Amino acid sequence: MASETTTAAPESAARLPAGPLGSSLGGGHVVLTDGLLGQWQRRNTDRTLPHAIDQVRASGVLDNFRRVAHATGEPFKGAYPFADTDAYKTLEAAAYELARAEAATETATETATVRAFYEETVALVAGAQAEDGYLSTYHQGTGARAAPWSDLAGGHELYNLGHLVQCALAAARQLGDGRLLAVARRFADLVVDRFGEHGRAEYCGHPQIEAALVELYRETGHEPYLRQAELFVERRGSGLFARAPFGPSYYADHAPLRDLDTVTGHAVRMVYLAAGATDVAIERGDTARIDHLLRLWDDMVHTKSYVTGGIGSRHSDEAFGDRYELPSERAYAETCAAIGTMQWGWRLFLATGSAAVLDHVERILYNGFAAGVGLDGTRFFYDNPLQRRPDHTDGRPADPAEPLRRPWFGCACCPPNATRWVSQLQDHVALAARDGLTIALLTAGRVRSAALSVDVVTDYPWDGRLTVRVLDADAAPATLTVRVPGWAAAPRVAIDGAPVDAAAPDGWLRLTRTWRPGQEVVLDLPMPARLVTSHPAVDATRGAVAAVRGPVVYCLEQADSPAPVDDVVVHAVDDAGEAPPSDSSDPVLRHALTAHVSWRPAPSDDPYPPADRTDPDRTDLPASSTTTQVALVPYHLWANREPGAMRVWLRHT
Ligand code: FUB
Ligand code: ZN
Repeated sequence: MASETTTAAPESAARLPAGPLGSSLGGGHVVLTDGLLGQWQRRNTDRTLPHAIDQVRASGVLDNFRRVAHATGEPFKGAYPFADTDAYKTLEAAAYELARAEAATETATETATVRAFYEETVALVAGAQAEDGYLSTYHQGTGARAAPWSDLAGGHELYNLGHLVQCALAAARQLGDGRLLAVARRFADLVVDRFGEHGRAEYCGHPQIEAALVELYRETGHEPYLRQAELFVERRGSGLFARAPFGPSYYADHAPLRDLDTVTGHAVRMVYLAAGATDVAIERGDTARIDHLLRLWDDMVHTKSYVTGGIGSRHSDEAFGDRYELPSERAYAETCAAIGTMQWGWRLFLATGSAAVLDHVERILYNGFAAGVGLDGTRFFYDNPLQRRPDHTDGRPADPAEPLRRPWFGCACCPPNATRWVSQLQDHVALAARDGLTIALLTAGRVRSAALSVDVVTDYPWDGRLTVRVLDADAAPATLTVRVPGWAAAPRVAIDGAPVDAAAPDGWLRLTRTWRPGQEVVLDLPMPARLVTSHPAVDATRGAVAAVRGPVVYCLEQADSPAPVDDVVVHAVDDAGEAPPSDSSDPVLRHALTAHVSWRPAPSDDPYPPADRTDPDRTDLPASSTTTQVALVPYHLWANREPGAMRVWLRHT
């Protein structure tokens, strides 16, 4: 068993990935303040992480490590070989949160709980590691459910290692604690021995290890980790899982990644693989691969993504559908898939400097991802549909009062993934460039880099004004680069009150000056509410409209509608901005939009009336003859009041 004293992380060779706009600004250089992302992070600290710790304990995940570490003779708890990753993801979030608490010298009781979990789990993980470095509690010890390496398609051992590596890197980088990194490296070394250049030409049924190994290489400078990641990416598609359950495309194994022209199969597997492949291509300087990955990304964004940024439209196999197969009420759009897409997008952005890629990451962040976590931070959606029908029951006994989000899941991949993602949002906000600073995500925070340090003050995404105050600057000219989202039609910029050219042809506003502390840049992004339609090939939403404001997608919940949401016809949304809240104490309504609607029930009970009977006068059902106003609420806040019907896509005039 490992000692409980913190072992200092070994000398780090860390090279953070860099691209045309700079390199990732990690480790304390960005602190989120009082904007929406900062609020999410506080909720994560106060609610989600303590809740995840309780659930990880209650679900037996720690018992599984204990069972192996102390040979307790108990059976493995849970159904899935990847249960260990619930602990690893939660540890990763804990490392970030403990570092934040240390920086803020907080002494909250939550911090003590997190610290206790962290210490206990680190010791259990280290204690459960086999002599040769292997570690996957489902496959270890008396009563193991399966033998090590007996089922690469479903065994998830390399997926487990990937998450172990990621939490180990968080512990080393955030806390200077190298204990987990020592464990992760021993397992990674075993994997390099077994699957390396001269080893078995095999790979894991669930990609994830690839990105983790590249990051381990970045931290340690040990080239075999990068080569192993590259081998795993390149071998995929060689038919290893041709006869595995669900078929090869489930494992992204139906063809080599480089030959794909569209994303298919299990959505999370595909985007995790693409994220790892992007990392490998960045390290190898392989621009052809990056170009191909960007084409795959664009195809996914244009043909296989919901307006919320969610991906995966089939419940069956948790898979992508065909192009434009995007049903609203059956959208799977797994929360993990949203996180995986953002991870891929962030890497593609680093590699290419594409502002459009970040626009889409932001769409996912504020919609498809955010809906996965309830307002109180302790309930979650696994799948994120864009419509709930009034009689929908989820196939479980209908308790009309039961909140729709669940406190945890038997297959618990999503909630701990959400807590770790929110804990590290600040690592996705800004880049340090040699000659300046790049603001990638528009959010309130303090950003420090060598060339330029600033405070960003904004209520984005609710408001389009962003004030950047210079705190500190080099004596030499430096460039402040700020992303201007593609939807912002006519941005305005002023420096110390004087208007300057706001041109951002490639989505980046670049301001080069010799900056002085106290200078202030104000960027105004007009943010009118607007109605959008969908590509005509998306049959499910033909003729319907959705309301969008800035990066936020809205929906109509039954609680706010005078008629069944399915009957509501939306004519317009007030483009002036948010509606005065009908109840400002209700956080769901605080950022509501006003829509002008009427309602019209179905013209007939006949499910298939004759086509020429286009406008039958049906007088026996109530219809509105005049328009009225209703509140549309941010989609990500739906299902936080009484359960009811909901629609993102609404009938139009
Ligand atoms: O296989 C591990 C995780 O379980 C996947 O990423 C999720 O989609 C769920 O199937
Ligand atoms: Zn998940």
